[in-house]
Amino acid sequence: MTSGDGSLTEELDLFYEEVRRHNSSPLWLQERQTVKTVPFLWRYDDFRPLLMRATELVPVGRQAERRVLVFANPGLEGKQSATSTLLANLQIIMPGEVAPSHRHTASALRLIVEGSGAYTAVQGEKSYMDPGDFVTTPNWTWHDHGHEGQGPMVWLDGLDVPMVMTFEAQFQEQYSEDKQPITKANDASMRLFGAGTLRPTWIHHDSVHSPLINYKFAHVYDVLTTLAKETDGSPFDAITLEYTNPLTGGPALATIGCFAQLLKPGQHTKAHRHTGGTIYHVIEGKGYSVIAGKRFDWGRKDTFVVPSWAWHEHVAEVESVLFVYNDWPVLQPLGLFREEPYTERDGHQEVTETFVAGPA
Ligand code: GTQ
Ligand code: FE2
Repeated sequence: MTSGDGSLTEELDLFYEEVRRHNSSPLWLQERQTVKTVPFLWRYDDFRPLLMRATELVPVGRQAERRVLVFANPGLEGKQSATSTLLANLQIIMPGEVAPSHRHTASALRLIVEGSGAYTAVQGEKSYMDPGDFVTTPNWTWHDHGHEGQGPMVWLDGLDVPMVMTFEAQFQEQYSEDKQPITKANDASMRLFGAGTLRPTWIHHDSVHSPLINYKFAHVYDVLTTLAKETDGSPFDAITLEYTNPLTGGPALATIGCFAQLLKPGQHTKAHRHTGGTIYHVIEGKGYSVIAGKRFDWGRKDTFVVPSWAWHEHVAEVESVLFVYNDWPVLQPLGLFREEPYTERDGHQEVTETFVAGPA
């Protein structure tokens, strides 16, 4: 090597400069990616007053089609999303309001947090929503929301927007009127497909998504608690049920894996990690999760993120039901799913830090 006279470094610098001018960069100089989802938690007690203030400041209509606060993961600078592939947003709608009809290539789910009397309309079908209900809005379906009851109505929106943006496949359209025409009986899909094991043979559903709009929480909770009498489920995930497409047994939404998880009082799962950034929403209960060695205390209606490949385990202080969603349906067929149990310390991480929730 010609070290010492500096001519090699000079030549290298010139070379790098020339590569840059060619809109290229040498791979061997690239640093490890620093933008990465971090474990995080948003408390509902912090967000409810913000949502209520938003109802006074921002009317819902064609100006602001949805009154939504987006959970922005602090690890994902400028990305304004909960994980690198998924959004978790809180939406509030007040009595008499209509969130006008539109459709987009992003798929959405709703998990009802508070209130009743609001409906969502999806492709000509209306469904009234109650706390804990899981509602699907598959991509490119017309959807609008209206509130015909009393009091505020809040739900968590999960969307695959960052994923769709990565593919630059974002399209959005407004319907010509605020409300789309209702062409089906309310909850028609529930009667047609809700039985799950019995398929109506005269209906042809050519979509990669579930034909079911609303998976009622009362039913989900009944199945969870019935199973809880017989089993603790998985040592890592306790009793977890996947919301499926009744026609295929696959995920309810083609891009988002959605689950309901029951933790019994005192249940402490073993830690594991897997790819797929995951969002947890506490439907009911109280407890904490240890995520990458950090303790996150949670209660009803809180939302938290377990990043891809982060060790995590859950502890329920009382019976707890978690709604869980992630990007597994996209990861898995691409061979990108991997999973590992935590084998030390009897499967439990050492807690080295406690997360402090609330505003910065
Ligand atoms: O309710 O249609 O949180 O289109 C973000 C985008 C909700 C919705 C969101 C949306 C919606
Ligand atoms: Fe939408």
